Amino acid sequence: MLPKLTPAEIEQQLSGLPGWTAVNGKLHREYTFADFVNAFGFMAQAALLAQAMNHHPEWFNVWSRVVVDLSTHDSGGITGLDFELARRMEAVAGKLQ
Ligand code: H2B
Repeated sequence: MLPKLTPAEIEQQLSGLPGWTAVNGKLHREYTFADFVNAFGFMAQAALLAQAMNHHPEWFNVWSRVVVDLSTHDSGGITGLDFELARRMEAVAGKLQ
């Protein structure tokens, strides 16, 4: 099982991920896209990344907005895998925004 990151490690890694925060033990980000097609396009691409990593987001969508929370359920907190998925989501979102 992957180790939970410490609060200090989380803060340090968050400094390289603008827009992301740690909320209730999860990495949190809210994206706003141009419209629903772009929001869902992001989710479709991110879903394939998540499946390839076997690491899945909690997320919520209304029209152009996607709210993402990442944690590692097996470890009971935030791990390096959550940061890796967050970075990959940023790359996908950057192409759609
Ligand atoms: N996703 C996330 N976010 N955390 C996990 O601990 C996790 C997962 N575990 N996706 C995986 C699936 C596990 O439950 C399965 C059995 O591989």
